[in-house]
Amino acid sequence: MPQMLAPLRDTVREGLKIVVVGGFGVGKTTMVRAVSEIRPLSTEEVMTEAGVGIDDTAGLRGKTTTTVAFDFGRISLDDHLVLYLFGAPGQERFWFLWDRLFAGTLGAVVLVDTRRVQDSWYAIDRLEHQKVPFVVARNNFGPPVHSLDDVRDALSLDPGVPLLDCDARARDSSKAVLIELVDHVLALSTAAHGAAAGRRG
Ligand SMILES: Nc1nc2c(ncn2[C@@H]2O[C@H](COP(=O)(O)OP(=O)(O)OP(=O)(O)O)[C@@H](O)[C@H]2O)c(=O)[nH]1
Ligand SMILES: [Mg+2]
Repeated sequence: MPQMLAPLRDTVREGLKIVVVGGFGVGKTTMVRAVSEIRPLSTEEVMTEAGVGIDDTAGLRGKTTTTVAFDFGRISLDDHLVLYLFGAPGQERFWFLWDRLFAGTLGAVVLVDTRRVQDSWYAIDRLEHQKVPFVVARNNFGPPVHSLDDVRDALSLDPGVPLLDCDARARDSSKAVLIELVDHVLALSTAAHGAAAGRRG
């Protein structure tokens, strides 16, 4: 259960921005809520007539609200490292906000619902374009019917991009995704430093 009030520890030395992105209704708000140790700020609005025929709610029975700006939450990974989480809005008419949301990010989580894989293509395209490191997490709404290799193929994912399963509702599972992302970013920057040192030497 997230605490309502969790003051930032004074041992924290680094705050890093992470964005959770992906198509409509893949569970971005759910993930930010599951891991945040502060009461997350959400800009959820009840879906209205404006979305009828535009927002594809197939397979999302029970979904009555949608993010119109972003979700914001926080999680301390250890005594020194705190992550600030931004959940992006998923509906296509808000996608113009994404590029700005990516500014200053350490990396991103792309959430995928395998019933609607194509919704994730745009997110992956924008992240590659902006050179933001990312991992892909399949949010399992039911027992998986495809192997992760199939998902990798369907998304044409580079072999270097981590791909894992998660349940966005579960704190531990969502936290594991964030740790995977931090590890991935660390590995990329270590490799980049190594290459630079190699060029100098
Ligand atoms: N069964 C199941 N339901 C989930 C899971 N994750 C999210 N949901 C439900 O799916 C719906 C969509 O979740 P949201 O977190 O609002 O999705 P979102 O990506 O933030 O949606 P937008 O902001 O509208 O793009 C909600 O009704 C959640 O309760 C999951 O892992 N399993
Ligand atoms: Mg949302």
